[in-house]
Amino acid sequence: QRLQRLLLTGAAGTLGRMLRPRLQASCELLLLSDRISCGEIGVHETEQICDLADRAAMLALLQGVDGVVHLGGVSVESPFEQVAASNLHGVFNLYEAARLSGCKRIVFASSNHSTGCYEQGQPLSVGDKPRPDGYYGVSKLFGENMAQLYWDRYGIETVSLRIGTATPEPEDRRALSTWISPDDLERLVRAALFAPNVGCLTVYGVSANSERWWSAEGWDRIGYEPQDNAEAWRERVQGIDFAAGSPMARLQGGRFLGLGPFEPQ
Ligand code: NAI
Ligand code: 15L
Repeated sequence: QRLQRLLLTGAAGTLGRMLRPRLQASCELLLLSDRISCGEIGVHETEQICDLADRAAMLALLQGVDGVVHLGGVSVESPFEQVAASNLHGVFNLYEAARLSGCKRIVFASSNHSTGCYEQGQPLSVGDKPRPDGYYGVSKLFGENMAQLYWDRYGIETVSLRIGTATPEPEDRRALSTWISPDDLERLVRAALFAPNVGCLTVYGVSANSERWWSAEGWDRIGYEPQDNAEAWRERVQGIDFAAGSPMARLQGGRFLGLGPFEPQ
C-alpha cells in the first residue's frame, strides 16, 4: 500500500531518523518536516522546515498531504511552556490543518508516560484511567483527546500509539518491559497508517516482551503482530536500574519521575 504524499513530522529526531528510510516504500513522496534541518534530501523526499506552533506554516505544510506520521514535539518531561507550544498548540495546529486540507489519516506518537504513575508490574489496558507522570504525559493525553474530537466531528481517523521505549536494543531493566524494537515500530506505524476503518483508536506500542505490562488491545484492529522480545537482552541489562524504592525504579514512567518540578518560564 502506498500514499501519494506522506508527511513525517519530527523527521530530524531520533525516531524520525529511524523511520524515514523505512517509510519510503509506503509513499510516492515523503514530506519531511521539523523545526531543524533534516539533512540531505533523497529522490522521493522533500522537506519543509516549520514550527508546529506556527499556525499558518502548518496550514501550508498539510496541503496535498494524504497521511501523517506525527512524531514532532517535545519528547521528554520539560517546563510547561515548552510542552504547551509544541504538544498542545502544535497538535491543535496539526488537526486544524488536516481538517482544512482534507487529510483523513493521522498516526499520532503518544507515549506510555500518559500512564507513567502506575506501579511497575501493574498490567494496564488502554481503557484504564490515565495517570500521567508529568506535563509531557498530560500533553500526550491532550493529543489523544484531540484525535477523538476530530474523528467524532470531522471524520479524521487517528491511531494513537502509546509508544514504550524505542531504542535499537533494550538498555536497562525497565526496558525488559517497555522496549519496542525498530522493526516492530516500523510494523506498528505501517499498520496504523494503512489499516481500514480505524476510526479513533489508541494502542500501546511495545514489542512481544515476556515481561510487558501493557495489553495488546487494539492490535488486532490494525493487524500489528510484534516479532521481537527484550528477554534476549536480560542478562546484559537487568542490573541497570535506579535506586531500589525510588519513584524512578518503582513507577512505570521510570526516569521521567526524576524530572521536574520546573521554575515557571
Ligand atoms: P526527538 O526529541 O528526538 O524528536 C522530536 C523532534 O520534534 C525533534 O527533531 C524536534 O526538533 C521536533 N520538534 C519539537 N518541537 C517542535 C516544534 N515546535 N516544531 C517542529 N518540530 C519540533 O523525539 P523522538 O525520540 O524521536 O520521539 C518522536 C516522537 O515519539 C515524540 O512525539 C515522542 O514524544 C514520541 N515517543 C518517543 C518514544 C521513544 O522511545 N523515543 C517513546 C514514546 C513516545
Ligand atoms: C518517551 O515518551 C520518550 O520520548 C522517550 O525518550 C523515552 O524516554 C520513552 O518514553 C520511555 O519511556 O522509555
